[in-house]
Amino acid sequence: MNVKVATAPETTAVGQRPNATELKERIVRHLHSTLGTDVNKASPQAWWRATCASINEYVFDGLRNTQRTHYQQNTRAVHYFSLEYLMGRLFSNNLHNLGFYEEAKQALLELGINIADLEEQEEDMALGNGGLGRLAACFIDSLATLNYPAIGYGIHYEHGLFKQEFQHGIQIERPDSWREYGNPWEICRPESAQEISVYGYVETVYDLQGRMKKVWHPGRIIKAVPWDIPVVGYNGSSVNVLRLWESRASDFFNWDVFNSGGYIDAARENIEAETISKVLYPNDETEAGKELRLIQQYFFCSSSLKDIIRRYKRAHGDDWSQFAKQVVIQLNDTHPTVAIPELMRILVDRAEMTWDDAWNICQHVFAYTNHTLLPEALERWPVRLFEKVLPRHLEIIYEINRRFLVEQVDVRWPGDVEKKRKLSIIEEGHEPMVRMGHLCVVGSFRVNGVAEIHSQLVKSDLFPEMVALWPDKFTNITNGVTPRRWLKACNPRLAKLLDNTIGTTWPTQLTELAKLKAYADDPAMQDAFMAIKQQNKAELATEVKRLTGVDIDPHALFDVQIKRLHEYKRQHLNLLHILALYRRILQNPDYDMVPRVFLFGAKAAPGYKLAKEIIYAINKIADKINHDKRVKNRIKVVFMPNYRVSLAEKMIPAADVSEQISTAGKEASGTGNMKLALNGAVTVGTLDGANIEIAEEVGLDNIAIFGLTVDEVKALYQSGYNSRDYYLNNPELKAILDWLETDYFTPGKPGELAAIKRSLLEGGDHYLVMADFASYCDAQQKIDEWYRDRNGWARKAMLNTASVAKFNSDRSIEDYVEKVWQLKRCVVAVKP
Ligand code: GPU
Repeated sequence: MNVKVATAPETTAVGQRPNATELKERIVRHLHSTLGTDVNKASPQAWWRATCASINEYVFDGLRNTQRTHYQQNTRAVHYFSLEYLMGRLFSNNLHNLGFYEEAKQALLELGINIADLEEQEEDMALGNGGLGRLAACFIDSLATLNYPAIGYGIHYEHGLFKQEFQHGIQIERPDSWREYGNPWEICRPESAQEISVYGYVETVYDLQGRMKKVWHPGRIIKAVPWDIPVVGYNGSSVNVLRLWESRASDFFNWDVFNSGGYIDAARENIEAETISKVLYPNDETEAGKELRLIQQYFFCSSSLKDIIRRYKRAHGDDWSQFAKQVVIQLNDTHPTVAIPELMRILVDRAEMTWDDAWNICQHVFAYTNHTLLPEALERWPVRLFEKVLPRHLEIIYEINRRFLVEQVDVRWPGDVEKKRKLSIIEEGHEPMVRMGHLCVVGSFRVNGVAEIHSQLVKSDLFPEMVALWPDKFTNITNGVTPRRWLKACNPRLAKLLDNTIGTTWPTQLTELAKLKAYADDPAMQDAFMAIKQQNKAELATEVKRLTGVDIDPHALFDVQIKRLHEYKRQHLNLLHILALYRRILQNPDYDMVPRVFLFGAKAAPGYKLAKEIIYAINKIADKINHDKRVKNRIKVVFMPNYRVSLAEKMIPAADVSEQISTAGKEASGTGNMKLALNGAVTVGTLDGANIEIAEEVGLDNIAIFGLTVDEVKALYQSGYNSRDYYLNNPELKAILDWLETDYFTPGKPGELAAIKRSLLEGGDHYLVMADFASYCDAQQKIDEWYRDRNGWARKAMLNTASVAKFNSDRSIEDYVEKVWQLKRCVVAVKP
């Protein structure tokens, strides 16, 4: 066997790697001096905090070394602007990336503590909704690992994504107070606070030379205080920062009204100022249109730009000529678009630059990633709201638009009013709107989609005229996930098997995974691989019992669908198939199928009624099936409550089947699909998003593809889709939908589950559930047959792990560096 052994370097950016004895001493010292307790009476929380404090000693060394090196070398850096970062827990992630997880485990063991129990002490840092926020978290891990100078900017939400409970099957939302008792990973930096203006009016004034100037008189000033979270690269690389802004009442401004007897008004204004960073909007892929959300967006963009400019000026003073050479800003979807007019305002109004010079800088600084084509997610802000909150920015947007229409659109399509109407950043109508996507494309030098098919559709369906104007602006960068969190840390058994089989370099050289292909037919390796899956499933079964009380058989097939709840992701298609199986069993007591556990994890946006109905239906149907003796455990259905990053880390290593069943053309990429395949799950999926590229990598023997293609979906919509045809022509489908109207699953309450049927028949079935149902059942039948052949299945599972190295976020980051950011790696010099 050709085994490459690469051990972690002894010294790293964070200094010397400690041994267990050293760590033990530090943990006990922190128990005493940081936590004020001792080994005999410390609570699990205190142990956890003492261990975090010990870890931080290394993290902060790395942070200092990295920041000094970047400063001395005056590096160009990427500034990632995102409203969301779904970080999850940092304890084991930091230990793995620092390279002494095993030593810490040993140290704790010697202190009588199980490291896995300590990990459970940490609240997830859930400052995001789903894929978009988790992608940002994977990207900052890869940036640090690859030694690229980078900083993530976002909001320090006091409450992250809500916690989900079920009461009688209904989703209940509870506040997430992730830092109620403090968060050991963050550092407050009051010395870098900023002041942010909103509201007010714009005055036109003339200087002594008669030049017109615009002066914005803000109505409110808010303080922005940064919290830094160190982001540790894997194995002694850089320690970058995630800088999150918290809103506070401004020190001087509001309390002036005190004298005029406005004490209560001042207090109210302070509360309003502090509201800005209070809570994450829980809507995934729906534009909220709320004033507070616009203020959140502006608040963090303005703070971050001022932070960037302050740092730039430290090196360059008032010389702006190097700005675009030093700074690139990546906009994570359109949520931070207001950064574009904000930079224009700073350059034109504050730095007194000409419009052309300022625009030239902007157009070399911003790049935009599009993450969706769903119309309801394309952000548009009422002009009226913009005028109220950001009056000067609205003027600037009008001017950007005027020049765009005159200098670009009218030159390319002279006199074409329809083109102007379509391309205008301002959408005309009863309620005029600012189109943030248009503004992003106009203001950025590069626009990318997140999987091949998606990037094609961005060009053909969303911005075809923009492509005609600027063909080179558009590109694709397929998403990826960090193999450190999503394999090494979450699946230690498989990680160890890989270490022993293909060597230990795969966490940073994921293409090494391909070496596993040589073992796909080796019965011993197949056994080893499946034994690990079996152990992971047994562990998950224990967790399922603890969290839901449901007994599941670890030897059944584990079929997993974990993602936000959305009609386009079609959890209800999965449910209809479950009902089909259940009905077949009731009709034929000997119905032959591989025993299967269907596991769901999903949060619904609190205001998304049908999504909540789907959750309720799954819970009710689960309850019925799980207690039906006639089923004889051939089907179990489990809805795991409060799906989040730390739960994903337990479910993904235990999955046999990965459900990726969105309507073709609707899922931009998907990233859960990548994590599941990496951990040896076989995908049941449509030809959508990155599924297409996964199929290319693993081969059609190792993935169950079904359903309409993007082109077929378009053709079907065009020909006039009628979901009722499928209802009338497929007796099984008809029986299932009719079943939902009875009280079979909700005794005494007929019709409680009927909303799903209504949406599929009267509602028009916008996501083609009915059209794809038969094909989906066929794919599931194929899975059933594949799973019966144990060696055949082991081969498929192994080939999935072996074939998905492409979907590594390190590769995504290298693509961004090459196609967009043009960064140089900066190896950090260690100084004691
Ligand atoms: N995505 Br827009 C979100 O999770 N939230 C959003 O608001 C928007 C997009 C997702 C896409 O749905 C998913 O397909 C993609 O993999 C992910 O962003 C990261 O690009």
